[in-house]
Amino acid sequence: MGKFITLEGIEGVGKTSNLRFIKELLEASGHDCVVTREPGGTNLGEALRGLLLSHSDENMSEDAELLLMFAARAEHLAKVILPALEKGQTVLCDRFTEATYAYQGGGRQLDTDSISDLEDWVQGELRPDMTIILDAPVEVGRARASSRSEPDRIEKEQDEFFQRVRAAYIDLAEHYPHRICLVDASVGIEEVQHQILEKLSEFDILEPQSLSDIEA
Ligand code: Z5A
Repeated sequence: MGKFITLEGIEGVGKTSNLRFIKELLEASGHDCVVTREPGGTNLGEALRGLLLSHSDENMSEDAELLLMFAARAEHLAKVILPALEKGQTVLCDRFTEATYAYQGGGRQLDTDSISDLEDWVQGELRPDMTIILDAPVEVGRARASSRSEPDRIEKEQDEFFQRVRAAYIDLAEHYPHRICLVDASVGIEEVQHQILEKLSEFDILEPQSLSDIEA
């Protein structure tokens, strides 16, 4: 089986920028990478993403939002993630189930036991080999994201919502230190990338050898 790596964090912390960096690093050390995202990654998943993030249904119920995240995930696992892992490819995914614990569990305050039941149903025993949570204060992420397009349905939530999301991410990293790590994303991009390099080596995704090659 290939390695399954996911990248998480509140909006604007730099997931998209650093996903590109991680892909280049891994490819340079011989990984065959598949880059994908959630919600999304398949035709059905991208259509569900459109429904989840657009303003067409501002009053979507919280349970419907949770179930749609897992519907998109079931399709994504069946069509993209599992086939790639079975071929020995490395899957790099922009958000996965930890986002559900953070946004629907922390942000929306839905029952985490229900999330955990859905996780077991949809994923069986599969969990990411490594999850990197890019952590920064809410105001830092928001300021970085503000230069872009109009906020989507979830981005328009208040700061308190994102404070709860951030706290839920920190909690996940504390509970599962063997597979989830925090990176301080409030600093400059080069420093963030240096921390990511170290974590990839610590979690045995990159050989320490290739770490010193890259830094040389
Ligand atoms: N969601 C959910 O609720 N439940 C779930 O289960 C799942 C998802 C899977 C998906 O959005 C939404 O779905 C998300 C959670 C929800 N909603 N929210 N909020 P997404 O993941 O596609 O998009 P996003 O969260 O809105 O991410 P983003 O705004 O695209 O941010 P980003 O990818 O983390 O940041 P970026 O685009 O790489 O960087 C932002 C800017 O900052 C850019 O100009 C960079 O050049 C700059 N940047 C990046 N790093 C730095 C540093 N270190 N210093 C200075 N500037 C930097």
